[in-house]
Amino acid sequence: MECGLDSSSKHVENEKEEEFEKSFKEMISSLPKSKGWRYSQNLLQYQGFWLHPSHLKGVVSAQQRFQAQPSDIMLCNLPKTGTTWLKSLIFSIITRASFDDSTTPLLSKTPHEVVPFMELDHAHFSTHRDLGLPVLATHVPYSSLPKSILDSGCKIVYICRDPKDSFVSLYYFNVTIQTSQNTRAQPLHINEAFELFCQGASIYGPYWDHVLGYWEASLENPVKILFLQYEDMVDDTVLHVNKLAEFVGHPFSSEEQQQGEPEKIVKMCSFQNLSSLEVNKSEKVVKGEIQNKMYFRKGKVGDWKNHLTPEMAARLDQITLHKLSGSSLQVLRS
Ligand code: PAP
Repeated sequence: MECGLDSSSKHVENEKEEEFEKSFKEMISSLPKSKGWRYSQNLLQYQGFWLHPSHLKGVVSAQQRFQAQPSDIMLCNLPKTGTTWLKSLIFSIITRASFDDSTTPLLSKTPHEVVPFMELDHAHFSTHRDLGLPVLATHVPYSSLPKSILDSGCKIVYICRDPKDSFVSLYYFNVTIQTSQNTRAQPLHINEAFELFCQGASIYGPYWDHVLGYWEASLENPVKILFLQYEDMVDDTVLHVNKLAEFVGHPFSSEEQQQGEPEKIVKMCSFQNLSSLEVNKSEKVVKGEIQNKMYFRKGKVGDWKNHLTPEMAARLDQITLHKLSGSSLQVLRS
Protein backbone atom coordinates (compact mmCIF):
# COMPACT_ATOMS: atom_id res chain seq x y z
CA MET A 1 0.00 0.00 0.00
CA GLU A 2 1.24 3.49 -0.85
CA CYS A 3 1.45 5.48 2.35
CA GLY A 4 3.42 8.52 1.18
CA LEU A 5 6.59 8.00 3.26
CA ASP A 6 9.93 9.52 2.14
CA SER A 7 12.96 7.25 1.73
CA SER A 8 14.46 7.79 5.21
CA SER A 9 11.11 7.11 6.88
CA LYS A 10 10.77 4.00 4.71
CA HIS A 11 14.19 2.87 5.87
CA VAL A 12 13.16 3.29 9.53
CA GLU A 13 9.91 1.40 8.84
CA ASN A 14 11.85 -1.45 7.20
CA GLU A 15 14.20 -1.69 10.15
CA LYS A 16 11.29 -1.73 12.57
CA GLU A 17 9.65 -4.46 10.47
CA GLU A 18 12.80 -6.61 10.52
CA GLU A 19 13.06 -6.17 14.29
CA PHE A 20 9.41 -7.14 14.68
CA GLU A 21 9.87 -10.27 12.49
CA LYS A 22 12.90 -11.33 14.50
CA SER A 23 11.31 -10.95 17.92
CA PHE A 24 8.08 -12.55 16.66
CA LYS A 25 9.96 -15.64 15.43
CA GLU A 26 11.73 -15.98 18.76
CA MET A 27 8.51 -15.54 20.69
CA ILE A 28 6.45 -18.14 18.77
CA SER A 29 9.14 -20.78 19.02
CA SER A 30 8.52 -20.94 22.78
CA LEU A 31 4.70 -21.11 22.72
CA PRO A 32 2.76 -24.24 23.79
CA LYS A 33 1.21 -26.16 20.84
CA SER A 34 -1.99 -28.15 20.43
CA LYS A 35 -3.31 -30.24 17.57
CA GLY A 36 -5.30 -28.00 15.23
CA TRP A 37 -8.61 -28.73 13.47
CA ARG A 38 -7.36 -28.41 9.87
CA TYR A 39 -4.67 -30.37 7.99
CA SER A 40 -1.76 -30.90 10.30
CA GLN A 41 -1.76 -27.25 11.37
CA ASN A 42 -1.14 -26.75 15.09
CA LEU A 43 -2.72 -24.12 17.29
CA LEU A 44 -0.39 -22.00 19.41
CA GLN A 45 -1.23 -20.82 22.91
CA TYR A 46 -0.66 -17.09 23.33
CA GLN A 47 -1.65 -15.21 26.49
CA GLY A 48 -3.89 -18.10 27.50
CA PHE A 49 -5.76 -18.48 24.16
CA TRP A 50 -5.31 -20.83 21.18
CA LEU A 51 -4.58 -19.19 17.85
CA HIS A 52 -3.77 -20.19 14.29
CA PRO A 53 -0.15 -19.25 13.54
CA SER A 54 -1.45 -17.27 10.54
CA HIS A 55 -3.50 -15.01 12.84
CA LEU A 56 -0.98 -14.70 15.62
CA LYS A 57 1.35 -12.35 13.78
CA GLY A 58 -1.48 -9.91 13.16
CA VAL A 59 -2.57 -10.12 16.78
CA VAL A 60 0.93 -9.36 18.11
CA SER A 61 1.41 -6.63 15.53
CA ALA A 62 -1.93 -5.06 16.47
CA GLN A 63 -1.03 -5.20 20.16
CA GLN A 64 2.14 -3.25 19.42
CA ARG A 65 0.99 -0.88 16.69
CA PHE A 66 -2.76 -0.59 16.33
CA GLN A 67 -4.02 2.87 17.23
CA ALA A 68 -7.70 2.92 18.06
CA GLN A 69 -9.56 6.20 17.79
CA PRO A 70 -12.22 7.24 20.35
CA SER A 71 -14.81 7.18 17.55
CA ASP A 72 -13.99 3.58 16.54
CA ILE A 73 -16.48 0.78 17.00
CA MET A 74 -14.97 -2.65 17.57
CA LEU A 75 -17.09 -5.75 16.86
CA CYS A 76 -15.68 -8.55 18.99
CA ASN A 77 -16.53 -12.23 19.25
CA LEU A 78 -15.39 -15.81 18.90
CA PRO A 79 -15.41 -17.18 15.35
CA LYS A 80 -18.79 -18.60 14.26
CA THR A 81 -20.89 -16.74 16.78
CA GLY A 82 -22.34 -14.04 14.50
CA THR A 83 -19.53 -11.96 12.97
CA THR A 84 -20.95 -11.85 9.44
CA TRP A 85 -24.42 -10.89 10.63
CA LEU A 86 -23.21 -8.25 13.09
CA LYS A 87 -20.90 -6.71 10.48
CA SER A 88 -23.73 -6.37 7.97
CA LEU A 89 -26.12 -4.90 10.57
CA ILE A 90 -23.68 -2.32 11.92
CA PHE A 91 -22.56 -1.37 8.42
CA SER A 92 -26.19 -0.83 7.35
CA ILE A 93 -27.06 1.13 10.48
CA ILE A 94 -24.11 3.49 10.14
CA THR A 95 -24.31 4.06 6.39
CA ARG A 96 -28.10 4.35 6.09
CA ALA A 97 -27.98 8.05 5.25
CA SER A 98 -25.82 7.26 2.20
CA PHE A 99 -27.32 4.00 0.97
CA ASP A 100 -30.62 2.18 0.89
CA ASP A 101 -31.44 -1.45 0.14
CA SER A 102 -31.07 -0.89 -3.60
CA THR A 103 -27.69 0.85 -3.41
CA THR A 104 -25.93 -0.68 -0.41
CA PRO A 105 -22.42 -2.04 -1.07
CA LEU A 106 -23.66 -5.24 0.62
CA LEU A 107 -25.27 -6.12 -2.71
CA SER A 108 -21.85 -6.58 -4.30
CA LYS A 109 -19.42 -7.05 -1.40
CA THR A 110 -19.37 -9.50 1.48
CA PRO A 111 -19.91 -8.20 5.02
CA HIS A 112 -16.23 -9.08 5.60
CA GLU A 113 -15.16 -6.74 2.81
CA VAL A 114 -17.12 -3.78 4.12
CA VAL A 115 -16.01 -4.29 7.74
CA PRO A 116 -12.44 -5.63 7.90
CA PHE A 117 -10.74 -7.52 10.71
CA MET A 118 -8.25 -5.63 12.85
CA GLU A 119 -5.72 -8.46 13.14
CA LEU A 120 -5.94 -9.51 9.49
CA ASP A 121 -6.31 -6.23 7.67
CA HIS A 122 -5.27 -3.38 9.95
CA ALA A 123 -2.65 -4.72 12.32
CA HIS A 124 0.13 -2.61 10.82
CA PHE A 125 -1.78 0.59 10.56
CA SER A 126 -0.94 3.06 13.25
CA THR A 127 -0.92 6.77 12.58
CA HIS A 128 -1.67 6.54 8.86
CA ARG A 129 -4.73 4.34 9.15
CA ASP A 130 -7.43 5.35 6.72
CA LEU A 131 -10.43 5.70 8.97
CA GLY A 132 -13.09 5.45 6.29
CA LEU A 133 -15.83 3.65 8.15
CA PRO A 134 -14.79 3.64 11.83
CA VAL A 135 -15.75 -0.01 12.35
CA LEU A 136 -13.44 -2.99 12.70
CA ALA A 137 -13.96 -6.55 13.87
CA THR A 138 -11.71 -8.74 15.96
CA HIS A 139 -11.68 -12.19 17.53
CA VAL A 140 -8.98 -11.17 20.02
CA PRO A 141 -9.96 -11.91 23.65
CA TYR A 142 -10.64 -8.94 25.93
CA SER A 143 -7.48 -9.47 28.00
CA SER A 144 -5.32 -9.38 24.84
CA LEU A 145 -6.88 -6.37 23.10
CA PRO A 146 -4.39 -3.68 22.05
CA LYS A 147 -4.06 -1.19 24.90
CA SER A 148 -5.14 1.66 22.63
CA ILE A 149 -8.62 0.11 22.30
CA LEU A 150 -9.12 0.25 26.05
CA ASP A 151 -7.42 3.63 26.49
CA SER A 152 -9.26 5.34 23.64
CA GLY A 153 -12.61 4.48 25.24
CA CYS A 154 -13.97 3.40 21.86
CA LYS A 155 -17.17 1.36 21.83
CA ILE A 156 -17.16 -2.42 21.78
CA VAL A 157 -20.00 -4.69 20.67
CA TYR A 158 -19.58 -8.34 21.66
CA ILE A 159 -21.74 -11.21 20.44
CA CYS A 160 -21.78 -14.74 21.83
CA ARG A 161 -23.66 -17.91 20.92
CA ASP A 162 -24.56 -21.19 22.63
CA PRO A 163 -21.32 -23.23 22.63
CA LYS A 164 -23.06 -26.26 21.08
CA ASP A 165 -24.07 -24.33 17.96
CA SER A 166 -20.75 -22.46 17.96
CA PHE A 167 -18.89 -25.77 18.01
CA VAL A 168 -20.99 -27.32 15.23
CA SER A 169 -20.63 -24.21 13.06
CA LEU A 170 -16.86 -24.12 13.59
CA TYR A 171 -16.47 -27.83 12.93
CA TYR A 172 -18.33 -27.76 9.59
CA PHE A 173 -16.59 -24.54 8.57
CA ASN A 174 -13.24 -26.30 8.94
CA VAL A 175 -14.46 -29.42 7.16
CA THR A 176 -15.74 -27.30 4.25
CA ILE A 177 -12.46 -25.41 3.94
CA GLN A 178 -10.41 -28.56 4.10
CA THR A 179 -12.50 -30.39 1.50
CA SER A 180 -12.35 -27.37 -0.82
CA GLN A 181 -8.56 -27.58 -0.84
CA ASN A 182 -8.43 -30.95 -2.61
CA THR A 183 -5.87 -32.17 -0.13
CA ARG A 184 -5.67 -35.88 0.59
CA ALA A 185 -5.76 -35.23 4.33
CA GLN A 186 -9.04 -36.34 5.90
CA PRO A 187 -10.90 -33.70 7.94
CA LEU A 188 -10.72 -34.23 11.69
CA HIS A 189 -13.50 -36.52 12.98
CA ILE A 190 -16.21 -34.62 14.86
CA ASN A 191 -15.47 -36.57 18.05
CA GLU A 192 -11.85 -35.48 17.99
CA ALA A 193 -12.71 -31.84 17.31
CA PHE A 194 -15.29 -32.01 20.12
CA GLU A 195 -12.65 -33.30 22.51
CA LEU A 196 -10.33 -30.42 21.57
CA PHE A 197 -13.17 -27.90 21.99
CA CYS A 198 -14.00 -29.28 25.46
CA GLN A 199 -10.35 -28.94 26.41
CA GLY A 200 -10.42 -25.32 25.26
CA ALA A 201 -8.26 -25.94 22.19
CA SER A 202 -10.39 -24.23 19.54
CA ILE A 203 -9.48 -21.13 17.57
CA TYR A 204 -9.41 -18.14 19.97
CA GLY A 205 -10.63 -20.51 22.71
CA PRO A 206 -11.12 -21.55 25.43
CA TYR A 207 -14.68 -20.57 24.54
CA TRP A 208 -15.62 -19.86 28.20
CA ASP A 209 -12.65 -17.61 28.95
CA HIS A 210 -13.37 -15.56 25.85
CA VAL A 211 -17.04 -14.93 26.66
CA LEU A 212 -16.35 -14.33 30.35
CA GLY A 213 -13.65 -11.75 29.61
CA TYR A 214 -16.06 -9.59 27.62
CA TRP A 215 -19.03 -10.33 29.91
CA GLU A 216 -17.22 -9.10 33.00
CA ALA A 217 -15.90 -6.05 31.16
CA SER A 218 -19.42 -5.25 29.93
CA LEU A 219 -20.76 -5.38 33.49
CA GLU A 220 -18.03 -3.00 34.61
CA ASN A 221 -18.51 -0.63 31.72
CA PRO A 222 -21.95 -1.01 30.09
CA VAL A 223 -21.70 2.39 28.43
CA LYS A 224 -18.69 1.26 26.40
CA ILE A 225 -19.38 -2.47 25.93
CA LEU A 226 -22.63 -3.90 24.60
CA PHE A 227 -22.94 -7.66 25.14
CA LEU A 228 -25.30 -9.45 22.74
CA GLN A 229 -26.40 -13.04 22.22
CA TYR A 230 -27.06 -14.58 18.81
CA GLU A 231 -30.21 -16.34 20.02
CA ASP A 232 -31.73 -13.11 21.41
CA MET A 233 -30.99 -11.40 18.11
CA VAL A 234 -32.78 -14.19 16.23
CA ASP A 235 -35.76 -13.88 18.62
CA ASP A 236 -36.22 -10.16 18.07
CA THR A 237 -33.87 -8.71 15.49
CA VAL A 238 -35.69 -5.36 15.18
CA LEU A 239 -35.32 -4.72 18.91
CA HIS A 240 -31.61 -5.44 18.69
CA VAL A 241 -31.10 -3.28 15.61
CA ASN A 242 -32.64 -0.40 17.57
CA LYS A 243 -30.40 -1.20 20.53
CA LEU A 244 -27.31 -1.35 18.32
CA ALA A 245 -28.16 1.91 16.56
CA GLU A 246 -28.58 3.68 19.86
CA PHE A 247 -25.41 2.20 21.32
CA VAL A 248 -23.23 3.27 18.40
CA GLY A 249 -24.68 6.78 18.41
CA HIS A 250 -26.90 6.47 15.33
CA PRO A 251 -30.41 6.09 16.83
CA PHE A 252 -33.39 5.90 14.49
CA SER A 253 -35.50 9.06 14.47
CA SER A 254 -39.26 8.74 14.93
CA GLU A 255 -39.65 9.48 11.23
CA GLU A 256 -37.30 6.62 10.39
CA GLN A 257 -39.23 4.38 12.76
CA GLN A 258 -42.45 5.27 10.97
CA GLN A 259 -40.84 4.54 7.60
CA GLY A 260 -39.79 1.11 8.86
CA GLU A 261 -36.02 1.74 8.53
CA PRO A 262 -35.03 -0.76 11.25
CA GLU A 263 -37.19 -3.44 9.59
CA LYS A 264 -35.60 -2.73 6.19
CA ILE A 265 -32.12 -3.24 7.67
CA VAL A 266 -33.22 -6.47 9.36
CA LYS A 267 -34.54 -7.76 6.03
CA MET A 268 -31.45 -6.74 4.08
CA CYS A 269 -29.12 -8.44 6.58
CA SER A 270 -31.22 -11.55 7.16
CA PHE A 271 -29.56 -14.89 6.55
CA GLN A 272 -32.11 -15.61 3.84
CA ASN A 273 -31.40 -12.41 1.95
CA LEU A 274 -27.61 -12.20 2.32
CA SER A 275 -27.08 -15.87 1.53
CA SER A 276 -29.11 -15.55 -1.67
CA LEU A 277 -26.95 -12.74 -3.10
CA GLU A 278 -24.55 -13.75 -5.88
CA VAL A 279 -21.57 -12.28 -4.03
CA ASN A 280 -22.28 -14.45 -0.99
CA LYS A 281 -22.96 -17.59 -3.07
CA SER A 282 -19.65 -17.17 -4.82
CA GLU A 283 -16.60 -19.38 -4.49
CA LYS A 284 -14.41 -16.30 -4.71
CA VAL A 285 -11.67 -16.14 -2.10
CA VAL A 286 -11.07 -12.63 -0.80
CA LYS A 287 -8.42 -13.65 1.70
CA GLY A 288 -6.71 -16.84 2.83
CA GLU A 289 -8.60 -19.96 1.77
CA ILE A 290 -12.17 -19.04 2.65
CA GLN A 291 -14.70 -18.81 -0.16
CA ASN A 292 -17.42 -16.16 0.26
CA LYS A 293 -20.16 -18.78 0.44
CA MET A 294 -18.53 -20.52 3.41
CA TYR A 295 -19.71 -17.82 5.81
CA PHE A 296 -23.31 -18.92 5.24
CA ARG A 297 -24.36 -22.40 6.31
CA LYS A 298 -27.76 -22.64 8.04
CA GLY A 299 -28.03 -19.64 10.37
CA LYS A 300 -30.29 -21.58 12.76
CA VAL A 301 -30.57 -21.84 16.53
CA GLY A 302 -30.28 -25.42 17.78
CA ASP A 303 -28.76 -27.07 14.69
CA TRP A 304 -26.46 -28.88 17.13
CA LYS A 305 -29.32 -31.36 17.62
CA ASN A 306 -28.60 -32.70 14.13
CA HIS A 307 -24.90 -33.26 14.81
CA LEU A 308 -24.20 -33.91 18.51
CA THR A 309 -25.28 -36.98 20.46
CA PRO A 310 -27.29 -36.30 23.65
CA GLU A 311 -24.18 -37.36 25.60
CA MET A 312 -21.98 -34.81 23.80
CA ALA A 313 -24.53 -32.05 24.38
CA ALA A 314 -24.87 -32.94 28.07
CA ARG A 315 -21.11 -32.93 28.50
CA LEU A 316 -20.66 -29.54 26.86
CA ASP A 317 -23.56 -28.10 28.88
CA GLN A 318 -22.03 -29.44 32.07
CA ILE A 319 -18.60 -27.94 31.30
CA THR A 320 -20.27 -24.64 30.45
CA LEU A 321 -22.34 -24.52 33.64
CA HIS A 322 -19.23 -25.28 35.65
CA LYS A 323 -17.02 -22.71 33.89
CA LEU A 324 -19.62 -19.95 34.04
CA SER A 325 -20.81 -20.70 37.57
CA GLY A 326 -20.36 -17.65 39.73
CA SER A 327 -21.09 -15.36 36.79
CA SER A 328 -24.59 -14.23 35.88
CA LEU A 329 -24.01 -15.14 32.23
CA GLN A 330 -26.34 -17.73 30.63
CA VAL A 331 -25.20 -19.00 27.25
CA LEU A 332 -27.11 -22.29 27.05
CA ARG A 333 -30.05 -21.35 24.88
CA SER A 334 -31.38 -24.48 23.20
P1 PAP B 1 -16.74 -15.84 11.22
O1 PAP B 1 -16.48 -15.58 12.66
O2 PAP B 1 -15.83 -16.84 10.59
O3 PAP B 1 -16.85 -14.60 10.41
P2 PAP B 1 -19.56 -16.02 11.75
O4 PAP B 1 -20.19 -15.09 10.81
O5 PAP B 1 -19.38 -15.57 13.15
O6 PAP B 1 -18.18 -16.54 11.16
O7 PAP B 1 -20.38 -17.36 11.84
C1 PAP B 1 -20.99 -17.98 10.77
C2 PAP B 1 -22.32 -18.45 11.31
O8 PAP B 1 -23.25 -17.38 11.25
C3 PAP B 1 -22.88 -19.56 10.47
O9 PAP B 1 -23.70 -20.31 11.36
P3 PAP B 1 -24.10 -21.84 11.08
O10 PAP B 1 -22.84 -22.56 10.72
O11 PAP B 1 -24.70 -22.34 12.36
O12 PAP B 1 -25.09 -21.81 9.99
C4 PAP B 1 -23.69 -18.77 9.47
O13 PAP B 1 -24.66 -19.53 8.79
C5 PAP B 1 -24.30 -17.73 10.37
N1 PAP B 1 -24.74 -16.53 9.65
C6 PAP B 1 -24.13 -15.91 8.61
N2 PAP B 1 -24.83 -14.85 8.22
C7 PAP B 1 -25.91 -14.78 9.03
C8 PAP B 1 -27.05 -13.89 9.10
N3 PAP B 1 -27.18 -12.89 8.25
N4 PAP B 1 -27.96 -14.13 10.05
C9 PAP B 1 -27.85 -15.16 10.92
N5 PAP B 1 -26.82 -16.04 10.89
C10 PAP B 1 -25.85 -15.84 9.96
